[in-house]
Amino acid sequence: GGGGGQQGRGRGGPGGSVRGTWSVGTALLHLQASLGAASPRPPEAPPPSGPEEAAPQAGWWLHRGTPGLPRGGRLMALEAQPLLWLALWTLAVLARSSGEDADGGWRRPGPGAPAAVTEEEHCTVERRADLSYAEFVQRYAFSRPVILQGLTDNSRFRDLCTRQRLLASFGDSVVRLSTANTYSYQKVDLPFEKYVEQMLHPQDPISMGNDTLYFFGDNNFTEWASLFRHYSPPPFSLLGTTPAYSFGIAGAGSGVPFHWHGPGFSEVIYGRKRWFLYPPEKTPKFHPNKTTLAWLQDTYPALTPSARPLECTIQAGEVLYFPDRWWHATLNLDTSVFISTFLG
Ligand SMILES: O=C(O)CCC(=O)C(=O)O
Repeated sequence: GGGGGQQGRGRGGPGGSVRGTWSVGTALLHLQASLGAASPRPPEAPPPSGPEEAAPQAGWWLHRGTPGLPRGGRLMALEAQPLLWLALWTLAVLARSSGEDADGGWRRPGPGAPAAVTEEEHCTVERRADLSYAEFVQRYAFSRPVILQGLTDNSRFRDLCTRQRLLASFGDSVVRLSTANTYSYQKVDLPFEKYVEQMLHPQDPISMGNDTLYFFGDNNFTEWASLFRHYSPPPFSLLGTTPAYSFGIAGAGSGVPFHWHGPGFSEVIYGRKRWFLYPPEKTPKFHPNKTTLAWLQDTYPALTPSARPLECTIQAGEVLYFPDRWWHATLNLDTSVFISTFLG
């Protein structure tokens, strides 16, 4: 089997935004404190010395000079104003982006999220941060899944995939949704904005796969070219294959039930995605029209240890590689943005 235990997770997780907010908040306080030291508050009734100094108001130290200070100090405060504005603007931008950074504005699990949407107890897919192409080919490409860390820098792509930016760029574009059952044939077309605003909610655990619409694949690469050209796929190719992208966004608790096809990579951009994998010779027990969530609740708990799949939750920035014809099913633990590179 390919189980190698869980190796070096090394990702920030939900704590990231808290840390970000703390440091920006702290910087603001420091800035305010040092400014306060350089520009003391005005005396109770500042002596009017000209029309433009007559009425200090709240925030006066931001807009005006520093009445009552000796000329040198006042000049310093005046000169500091553009810098101060720049610093405040930078901090505001940082605060906004650090808050958005953890989930890109895509919702984390809320009160409506299904209870079973949790990470596995033990990740049984190897995590590799330092994998060479030679070792990839020799040890994984034809025999077992692996999670790749730090292979590419997709931070620009990630920035373009925030909820706000995708809606601004592609809100009116029509996207094609598939049903989330193993043999999915039904397609539904609707504007991307409508999908995001009205359909991107946590999975209902009792819905059947053919009633669950999933945005993954069927992408319009012409219309969305300005986005996809910023994606760097994993740099490991397989002889005789051509890479093809499949981009998706789906709600917490949604996923695709067991199926198989050719080899490929799947990267999480925002959110977390739990994977279940079986080698080609070990067909899993599953109902093709039940969701992964239903399978996890109804079938998974009764599996003996030897009947369990390989499994792991892929964090944002990680890439899972699945070899040819391996059975796999997915479960989004959060509202997730993700992209696969199929090697067909
Ligand atoms: O990302 C998903 O949820 C589905 C991925 C998948 O099944 C695939 O890449 O074949």
